[in-house]
Amino acid sequence: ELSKWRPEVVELWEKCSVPEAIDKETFQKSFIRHVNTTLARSIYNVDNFSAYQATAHAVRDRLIQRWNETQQIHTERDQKRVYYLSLEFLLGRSLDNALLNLGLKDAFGEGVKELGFKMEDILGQEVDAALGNGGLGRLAACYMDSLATLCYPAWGYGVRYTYGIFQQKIVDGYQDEFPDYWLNFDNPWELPRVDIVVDVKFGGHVNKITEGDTVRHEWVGGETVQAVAYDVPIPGYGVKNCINIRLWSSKPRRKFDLGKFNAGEYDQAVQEQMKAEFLTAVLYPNDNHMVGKELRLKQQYFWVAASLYDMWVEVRRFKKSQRDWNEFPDQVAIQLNDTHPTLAIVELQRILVDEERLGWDEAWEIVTNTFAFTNHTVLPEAMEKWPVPTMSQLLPRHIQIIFDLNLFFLQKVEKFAPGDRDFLARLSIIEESTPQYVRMAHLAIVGSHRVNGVAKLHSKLIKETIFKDFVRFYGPDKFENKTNGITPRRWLHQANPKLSELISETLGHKDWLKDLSLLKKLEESVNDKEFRRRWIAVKHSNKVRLADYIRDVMDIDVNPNALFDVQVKRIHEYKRQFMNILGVIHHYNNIKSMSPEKMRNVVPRVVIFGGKAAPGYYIAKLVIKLINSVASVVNKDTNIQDLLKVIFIPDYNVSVAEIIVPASDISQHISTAGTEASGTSNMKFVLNGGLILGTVDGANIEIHEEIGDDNIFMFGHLAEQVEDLRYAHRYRDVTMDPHLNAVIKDIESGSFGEARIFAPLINTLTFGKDYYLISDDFGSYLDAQKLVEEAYKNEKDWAKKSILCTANMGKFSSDRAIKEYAESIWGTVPVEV
Ligand code: TH1
Repeated sequence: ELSKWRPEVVELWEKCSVPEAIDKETFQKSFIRHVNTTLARSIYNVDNFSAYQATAHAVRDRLIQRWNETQQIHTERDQKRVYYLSLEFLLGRSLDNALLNLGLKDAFGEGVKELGFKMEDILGQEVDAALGNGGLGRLAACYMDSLATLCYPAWGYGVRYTYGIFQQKIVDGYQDEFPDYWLNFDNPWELPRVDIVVDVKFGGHVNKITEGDTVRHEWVGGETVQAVAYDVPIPGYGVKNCINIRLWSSKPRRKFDLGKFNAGEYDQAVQEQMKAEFLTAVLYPNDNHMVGKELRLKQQYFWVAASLYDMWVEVRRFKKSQRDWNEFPDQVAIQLNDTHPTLAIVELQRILVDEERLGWDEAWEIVTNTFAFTNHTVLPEAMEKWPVPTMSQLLPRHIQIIFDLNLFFLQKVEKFAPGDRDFLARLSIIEESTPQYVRMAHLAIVGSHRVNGVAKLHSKLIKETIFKDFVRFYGPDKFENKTNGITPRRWLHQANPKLSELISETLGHKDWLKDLSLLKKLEESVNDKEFRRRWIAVKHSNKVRLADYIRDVMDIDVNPNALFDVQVKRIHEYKRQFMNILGVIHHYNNIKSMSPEKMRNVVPRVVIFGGKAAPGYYIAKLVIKLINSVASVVNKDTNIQDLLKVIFIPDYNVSVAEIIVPASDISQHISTAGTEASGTSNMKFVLNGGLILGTVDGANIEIHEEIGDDNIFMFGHLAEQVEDLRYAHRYRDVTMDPHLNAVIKDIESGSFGEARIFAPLINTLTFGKDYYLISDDFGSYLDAQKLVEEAYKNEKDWAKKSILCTANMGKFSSDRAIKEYAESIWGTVPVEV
């Protein structure tokens, strides 16, 4: 497009464009310019926070340039693009990550030092971008890092929540929630695109228009909300590519109602504005749990409609020739991150049929070839379904389309299994209850050409349980596995710089950061005593760093020489933090009963918990209270000589995880078999040389396969036993594990504060029929903990295990996962800048 300018203009542009900071001096100039102009400050009032802002802006300038170049090349090459639709992107902090991915950390670090600051302090000023609940949102963030690093022409689409996941404080042992107003100070990591505005409509009605023998539908009336784009640049590691996450923010179409304003009704004049802005105000704080709020459905449609419109413009604008619609799936792949964006399927069908006037079948062929769907959970309470009446109100045309799609779909099913009414009812997109519901997972399957689970076991289970009937109908080839992965850039290089350096030095290169399978060569150093010594020293310094953090935020001293035993993740019954703390009580009582000689054989342990409970999840909140009650008894009991400490770290988030993960000796991933689809923190811990105590569930199984029996502690019943065990609890008298019984009696006797507080929690094991099978796994859990303790006593062997863990984690890079998606689902190829 340069040709529209006269050559002398082009020349002038080139002459005047200033190269962005890439070395110490240019950075320092940029830093000072931003302090002076962007922040309107000077040497006399620049604090750590301003220094952070100035550094961030210097880096951002660089990112914008790369962002532009990447978009330009991707437009020119016109290769197939991937759009990753995710209602959550849990990015955490950006500065350190950008510095490392751009290779600027050392130069800029020197630069700020000379200007009177410490890079560490500057990095600590940034607030997390916490637009997600947990694993699902963080997975989206890791995938964006890999998409950028591997140079795929990809975009993410999400929602720019004004409030991210709430901040957690612990008051009297209970969780309290506080709003996460992360945009309080300006956010240098987003580029507001005030010119990119999409109208999104809700409500209204549908006109049926007959023209000769064709019928078309027109969606009219209703209210309009505007979606404004904010772009978040995502730099790849060691490449120039920088991709984009476009986040939508809602705003009213009119600023305010002038009529009402002039009539003196000032408050009512801004009503519409306030309602519209409400739409993207807050992230729903539930992980693995659907809460059927109308506002959530509105968020979903708002985001999906804006994103599709935007892709549309993108795809068509750069077309030299107007291509045929049939080529759309050759240009665009859309990945649905869980069922949250499923309405995109319906919206695309609507655009093609109602607006582009394509025939129904032709349109549907395009739609199904465009979409692919990732399922992340089998928990029944997490399955999204929306009442038909609500959807009819908000999206009258979409509900018609859904019923039509279902009709045509069920006609095919009927042909496949004539007369099998139950089969039909089970497959139907509509649940025939009162009121009726739209089953979003069914819609997502029917509207996609591929469906995938997120770890081997999970992908097998969805084929055998929740989607069994679909496998029978479609055949097994539509269903695939894509085992999750994590980015080694953030989760090793950035979070654990000392280990990263030791690895690079040992291997003699940094290529492992782009090809994680190269870690395998570390195995050759496992018998090198000096290497082991350094490996242990790195772990120890990471434990000191965590101990310092715990002292800072909680004012508790923990011994960095103790075994650090960690469980950090969302608090959920299926994840069984309850079992962990019951085990802690057992261990505590055990120590208390020991003679001083026996005590000497006990490995000192710090049991660390962290995680948020959904604000409305009463039982999960009680688990937090129990952990803190146990902690306050144990931590002040001088009789046990510091052999045990219990810590609940408040406000667990991405940047806290970056401190915790490198410091763990053992971490717990102890979900009831078959309930944790994958888990991704398990990968982070093992990559950092932490061992796992885990159940035969999710990605634990594949980690076990990779690192071998000797380097992991697995226990508990298997997924295929769960049904029978639950049946037994429901219909027979099951005698409780005696150790568990003793622990419960201890809680009930008031050892950890008023017993009645914990009654509802204990009832989940008794009246609740122990749905998550804590009593069935408790014995083997305690046995496994004993093995952990014994193994930890042998420092040399433990170090070997730790090294072998890291060495064998190649498979779990998100690069591997993204390549698998690109090759077998999207059909996209890299385009390097
Ligand atoms: C999680 C799964 O629980 C976890 O096992 C998996 O590793 C992760 O996704 C990434 O695949 C899920 N998070 C959510 C969040 C919501 C709804 C469903 C799931 S499943 C809001």
